[in-house]
Amino acid sequence: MRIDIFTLFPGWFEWFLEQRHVRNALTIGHVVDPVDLRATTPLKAGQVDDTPYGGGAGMVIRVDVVEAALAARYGADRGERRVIALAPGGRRFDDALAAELAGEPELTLLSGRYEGFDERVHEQLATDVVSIGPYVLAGGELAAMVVADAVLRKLPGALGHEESAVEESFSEALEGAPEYPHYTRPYDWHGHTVPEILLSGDHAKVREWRLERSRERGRGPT
Ligand code: 6GU
Repeated sequence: MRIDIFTLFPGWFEWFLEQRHVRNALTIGHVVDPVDLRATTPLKAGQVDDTPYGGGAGMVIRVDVVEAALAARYGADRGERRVIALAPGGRRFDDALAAELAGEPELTLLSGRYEGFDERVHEQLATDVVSIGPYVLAGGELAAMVVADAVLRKLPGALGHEESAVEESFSEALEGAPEYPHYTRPYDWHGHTVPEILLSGDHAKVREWRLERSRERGRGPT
């Protein structure tokens, strides 16, 4: 998997790229590449944004700037490539979308700043517009990291334990429900003990108990 992340702040991703699970993914051949939107701007003095038509506060990232950045990297024809603009008004990111994106050979993430992208970036340059939740962030960088993180950990070999990603919160194995509760030592912590069934050694019963707890927690937020 190759993930290119177009941003005005490539430095934000340095910390992300240093984290162990991301480094592991890079070690086995995946690529996460922050691309500076400003580096390829066709405008003078590194300009990337402009005042909004119709007036109002804030600045809007220009569609020709994003077009030039994509063309510099991919040429004029992006083919089947999935280009995902991160914006608060987009489709809500969830586990199913993470799994779907993990099946793509390459991904492009567009992180906006200021008041976001010119609408024509969403309509003409992106294949998807994705939001990570009903709140407004200062920019799409954190959202891009959330998407990259959730997608990378779906890839085979990216986690220490292969099963961890199969039976986890919101996954199909758990019928889309949140994960069951986990316990480890100490058995008795200030009188709060661990459910006896988990110590029983009866794997079928443990499975059943976990599935029940997972169902009890209900379906995740949609
Ligand atoms: Cl993708 N971008 C911004 N700026 N805010 C958000 C978001 C994205 N998703 C939720 N809030």
